[in-house]
Amino acid sequence: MKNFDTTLYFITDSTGFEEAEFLWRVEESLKGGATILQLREKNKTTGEYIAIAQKVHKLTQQYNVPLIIDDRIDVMLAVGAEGVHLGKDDMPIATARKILGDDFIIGATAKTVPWALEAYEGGADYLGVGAIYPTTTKVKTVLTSTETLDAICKAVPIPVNAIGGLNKNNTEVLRGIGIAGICVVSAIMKSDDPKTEAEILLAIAKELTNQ
Ligand code: TZP
Ligand code: MG
Repeated sequence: MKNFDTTLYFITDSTGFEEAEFLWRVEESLKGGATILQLREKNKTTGEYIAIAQKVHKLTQQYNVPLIIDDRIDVMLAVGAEGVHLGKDDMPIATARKILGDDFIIGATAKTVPWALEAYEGGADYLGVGAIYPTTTKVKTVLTSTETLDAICKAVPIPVNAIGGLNKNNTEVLRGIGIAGICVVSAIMKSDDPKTEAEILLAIAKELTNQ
């Protein structure tokens, strides 16, 4: 499935949750309208990553939402997920595209215009750009200005999503920039009511992207 919509891109973080609660939060985000979902696991063995990915994929399939696997093409292939997200320390985008062909979604992280162009030319389908704000999610990242985000949106013809510290109260800085959507982790993951949070964020993201 190469058909995807990044308006509300939910990235999971299972840290601190029992599996049942984690899967409940994933399903609530889907009920609330997450348009694409990334499983992001940094501390699991390959076997554990595949096992949780299979469970999450069952859910995303029920809601017709593409599942993107962070970092790991092998895990994506093992579970039949729809795509993979690759950062600077992962397989180069062009190499991944060569291996995977055109049927899988490949997302890339980019923090500068040259990096965005390289990812696009290598065959990336969308870009995640940030961190726009400091984030409490465990990640190696630096802040990206909204000016750089704007320049990246103008430089590449593929969907560009803003990421990093975004929540329902701080997205105004994105207005007027040609983003395709927003990526959030903790805003949904740590919400007392992930379904309602996703509904609110989807409405905000739709409005920001003129939908
Ligand atoms: N890349 C840049 S910031 C970030 C990633 C994976 C984490 C975003 O998490 P949150 O909780 O939405 O700030
Ligand atoms: Mg990565």
